[in-house]
Amino acid sequence: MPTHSSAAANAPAVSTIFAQDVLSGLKQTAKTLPAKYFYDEHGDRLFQDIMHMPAYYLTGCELEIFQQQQAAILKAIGSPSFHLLELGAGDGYKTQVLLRHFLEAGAAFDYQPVDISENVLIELEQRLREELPGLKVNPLAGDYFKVLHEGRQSGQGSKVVLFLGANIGNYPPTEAGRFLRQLYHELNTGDKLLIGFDLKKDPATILKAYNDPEGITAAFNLNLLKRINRELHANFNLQEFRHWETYDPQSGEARSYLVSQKPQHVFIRSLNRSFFFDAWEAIQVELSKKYSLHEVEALAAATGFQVQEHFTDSRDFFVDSLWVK
Ligand code: AVI
Repeated sequence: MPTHSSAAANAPAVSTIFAQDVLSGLKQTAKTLPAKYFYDEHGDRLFQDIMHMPAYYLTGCELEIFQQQQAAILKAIGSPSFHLLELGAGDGYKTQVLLRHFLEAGAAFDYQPVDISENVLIELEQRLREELPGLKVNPLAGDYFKVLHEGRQSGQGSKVVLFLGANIGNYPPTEAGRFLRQLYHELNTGDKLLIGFDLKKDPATILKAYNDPEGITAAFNLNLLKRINRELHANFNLQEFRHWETYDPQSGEARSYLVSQKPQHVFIRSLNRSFFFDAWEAIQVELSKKYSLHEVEALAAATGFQVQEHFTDSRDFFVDSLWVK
């Protein structure tokens, strides 16, 4: 166990939002850490590996939807010209299928990927300029709503927002509602949202996607402790924590935990504070909620949107649902 007094002298104040979030999560009786901090450089790479794992069916399902139904999606968008804005664009690998089709079909649109990671956007822009030279691309790093709000002020024409990859599943239901209501508020009447949901299915299939035998998801989750060690000067021993996944078929909630395998103290110098973990005490790190189509429709109705059309893959594992304001 570290000596608090010697570390305290050098400890910086709880100055970053990351430090504050870690503190508020770990001081609770039921400990939590926010999954958004998975995505440092190493985490981004591990997530790429996850998306290529056969067990992580989500990527393949959404890709199939875009490959098979690109023409139907463009037809459903229905506008002769539009501003295409993608929230949380990431590497844009699947979106590229849609972009290529939209260009080839002669749609008049420009593409604005928005992401909090500037690095991700630089790489995406480079790749798009090489592979789709005819595309008008204008990436923006920053907060989703700030970008949407500024776009609204500048009176850009008809908007189509993409929120893909089941990202909405990482929000607890009340926060998902709040996020979508805020998004609705930033759109104009007639603007559209194409939003991806992972659907409820055989619980065994879902559990396997988050509990892969190669241990990539475990490494992805444990990387959060590594990040806390590096950035907040902590001494988590990664060997002493294990990844644990649960799935509740009733709520559709897949949850990831990091479980302490023995009683232990962990000291976080940036917080000048030590945290005790009982044997088998768990930190909840991620929620990945699965929806039924009825729940998707109820969420649209509760947040003001109208469902125009569902695009599902051949196994009904995943839906990209087109909503209208
Ligand atoms: C980004 N998000 C939709 C992924 C998911 O499925 O919840 C993150 C992830 N976590 C573990 N595997 C993938």
